[in-house]
Amino acid sequence: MSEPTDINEDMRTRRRFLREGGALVSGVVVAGGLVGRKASAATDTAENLPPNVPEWMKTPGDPMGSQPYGTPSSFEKAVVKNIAKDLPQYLSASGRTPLQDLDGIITPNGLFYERHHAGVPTIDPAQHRLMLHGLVNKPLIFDMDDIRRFPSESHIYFLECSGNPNYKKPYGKTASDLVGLLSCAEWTGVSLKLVLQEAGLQAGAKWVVAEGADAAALTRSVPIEKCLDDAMLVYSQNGERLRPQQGYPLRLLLPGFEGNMSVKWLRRLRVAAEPTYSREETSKYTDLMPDGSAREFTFYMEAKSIITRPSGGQQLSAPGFHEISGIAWSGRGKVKRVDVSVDDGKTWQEARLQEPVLTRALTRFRLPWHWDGKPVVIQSRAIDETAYVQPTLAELLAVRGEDYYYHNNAIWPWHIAADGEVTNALA
Ligand SMILES: Nc1nc2c(c(=O)[nH]1)N[C@H]1C(S)=C(S)[C@@H](COP(=O)(O)O)O[C@H]1N2
Ligand SMILES: [Mo]
Repeated sequence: MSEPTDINEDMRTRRRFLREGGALVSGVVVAGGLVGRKASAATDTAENLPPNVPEWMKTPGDPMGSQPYGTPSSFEKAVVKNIAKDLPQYLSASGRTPLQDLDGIITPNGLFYERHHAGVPTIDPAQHRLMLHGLVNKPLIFDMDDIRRFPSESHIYFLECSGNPNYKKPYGKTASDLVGLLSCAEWTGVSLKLVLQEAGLQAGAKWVVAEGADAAALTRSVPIEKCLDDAMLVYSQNGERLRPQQGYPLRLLLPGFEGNMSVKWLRRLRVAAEPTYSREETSKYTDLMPDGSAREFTFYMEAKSIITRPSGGQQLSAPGFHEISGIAWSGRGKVKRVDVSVDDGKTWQEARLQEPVLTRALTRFRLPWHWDGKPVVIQSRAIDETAYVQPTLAELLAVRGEDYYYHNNAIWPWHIAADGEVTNALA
């Protein structure tokens, strides 16, 4: 936590920073500040601009009740899930979070990424049940009221699909195209450990096989250690009930594990001695290595980061001050450090981490930057609390070979052209 001395230090740094920023005056930068526009003759003629009173101040606004469930400003219509048009988006589908349009670390529920294998089922919570059986003393069936009677807990965790991205597909243009199968929310539910204790685990219980109530009956085997650690049965997301796309009314949430294991629309938990070797843990979500073996049950998502501003599809308006900002995360725990390079990876500077820095949650980083207007490549790399360093794509390919598909946590650099256009530097 920040001590008063840190705050003072912050303010000193900030004052110095603003002074130095003021020295970089050029273009739209006004003397003494970083950004802002001088009042000019042109603005005087525009009716809604200073010094005029804008039209929206002249009559009362929309009445209360016209939107019982709020929606974003009509001017933010472009900020929607990124649903690829070149993929048949029907049963097996995905919609990505527009990471480049968001601030902070929490994904609004309407923009949470979605990935499903047989569409989104419509489940009446009154008819939904969770069955718990197998190597337990007392097999149990819970309805949603039973689940809600357990002591609850809330945690902020990211969720990421392990196919985020698949490097063999054409490279994406935006941060969302590349790693938008990633979101972060505050989840509320019950500790899976409590529920398992209610049934009583028998000797030999090593795995819990989870099954979803969708037409895919998506099934994954979860090691018992995870089930007795931070695994949750979740019914709420950012304060409200789960969205249907996120598994309403109940999902499994395995912090830091590949998204596929957080089974949505959860209907069954079978405690077993062995994994079940389902489709999703054999033919899918495994990585074929150069020696012909396949990595399976990899579980944890390794440390990763991406600059979201400026990022692909955006445009720098002018040389001068720009804040570089992005997100970092690690399935293994907290992000310890994020380095940013503004010279194509030759040198790296430590970015500032925005509090809170939480375990297995997105962490926002920022770096003040002065762009001199020349073409440049910028990129970020995350280091987590295990000291693991996010690799470049070349480093990853050297180990994994050309046949892998999942678990790509490579650095994604952005190229900025002299006109300010930002594009994928690896495309
Ligand atoms: N029952 C069920 N659970 C599921 C899936 C599914 O299709 N059916 N998709 C999985 C995959 S591949 C991912 S990445 C996450 C996506 O969760 P989200 O749609 O809430 O973002 O859910 C997982 N759980
Ligand atoms: Mo996934």
